Amino acid sequence: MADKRIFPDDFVWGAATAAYQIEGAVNEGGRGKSIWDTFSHTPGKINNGDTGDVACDHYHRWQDDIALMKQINLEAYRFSIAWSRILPTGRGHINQAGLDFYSALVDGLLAADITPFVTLYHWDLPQALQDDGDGWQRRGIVDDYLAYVDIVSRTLGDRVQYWSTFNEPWVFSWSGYYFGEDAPGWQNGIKAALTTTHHALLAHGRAVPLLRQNVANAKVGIALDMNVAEPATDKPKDVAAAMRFDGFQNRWYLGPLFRGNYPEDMLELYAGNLPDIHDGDLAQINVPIDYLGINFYRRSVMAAGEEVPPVNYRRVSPSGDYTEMGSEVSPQGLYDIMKYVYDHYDVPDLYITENGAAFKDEVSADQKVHDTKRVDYLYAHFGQAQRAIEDGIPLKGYFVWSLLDNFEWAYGYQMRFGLVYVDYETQRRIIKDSGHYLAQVIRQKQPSSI
Ligand code: IFM
Repeated sequence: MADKRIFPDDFVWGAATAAYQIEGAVNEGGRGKSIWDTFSHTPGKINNGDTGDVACDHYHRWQDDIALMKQINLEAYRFSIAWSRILPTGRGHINQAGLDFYSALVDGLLAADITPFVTLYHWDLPQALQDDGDGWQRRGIVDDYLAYVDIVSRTLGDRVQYWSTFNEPWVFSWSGYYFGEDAPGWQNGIKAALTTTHHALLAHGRAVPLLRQNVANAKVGIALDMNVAEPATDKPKDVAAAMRFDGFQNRWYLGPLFRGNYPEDMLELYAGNLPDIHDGDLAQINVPIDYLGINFYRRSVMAAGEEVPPVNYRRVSPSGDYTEMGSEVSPQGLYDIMKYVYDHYDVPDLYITENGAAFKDEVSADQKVHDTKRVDYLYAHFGQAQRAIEDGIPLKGYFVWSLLDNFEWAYGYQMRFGLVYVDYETQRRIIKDSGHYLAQVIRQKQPSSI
């Protein structure tokens, strides 16, 4: 039965990817090494010893991939630029071949009537900058980032209107510098994570006016991974744990971006571990932007516990359906996080810049991929997006993660998130049922069942 609600005409439908997860060709076109090359080649860091060396070979197959996007009726494509393709050693020498690659990709998208949404940083810092003062730990990295953004936006700004400064600063700060599960693989405590976050936020704030200067009619935003933290019980200790987790994951980012301050309760909690915050930093971070990107994968049910002292929470797993990544399937959570940011912050337009799920996908005897669970997942989440629009939340678009099965960081190729199945041996692509389903949703502007 078709849902009667229709998405607005100007609602943008897309899919998202990131450079290191799909491009491959790590030693081609003058590309320099990134921290993800180093990390993925470090024994024991990635499931099965996988690396992004070849990935989906998108660097060579991007034209075919645009043809797939057309088959799925995508109106927009969100991809990231690999900093080390543009500046192989992070700063200084500009690699024209890198700029040419992204320029051709953008031209190809525009020729196919697909709007490019560029993410400037999706975790793959040039290794040379990691080696110089420990990457995001060094305040001067902000200037390096701005020089990189300047080059990219001067080159692509005549054709790309939508820019994201960063993807998921919480993840690369905490997983990269505290938990050690992502590159550069540090386990150096809270201060290291908060310092990375602060420098990334500052880089964001300073990049916004630069992008506006280089790009006529620029639409600039940032993509945050967020979800509402719910207490496991109404006991005060669980309620307090949920509040702390909210501060840890959501408010520490939303506060500076939209209110010009870090949340008081978290400043107290992190006392002794705070980054070096200079006068004027927060005013620069709190620059108006055009959209907030929400990456949503799960809700967070929290009880008092001992994870990340002094945040001290324990993640509770309610009964229900889970993805292969161990994320609870909770479509309502998508609505809740949009409502939360809309009610508590003076936010501009919202985009779901990522949402999707990994399930065990197989090619059937009919040479198709019947990923029913992903179709159901998308159907349920699209319904929550409609609900948000009906409630007046300014949601303007939705990007499914991901266009292709790809290199899922520490999980390697085991996790398949794609609308398109990739056979990594042959690089054969098969549009999954979910891809056909999305094509239908986009055509009809309605999330009916397939
Ligand atoms: O694959 C990642 C992506 O790089 C960032 N957001 C979450 C996705 C799925 O885990």
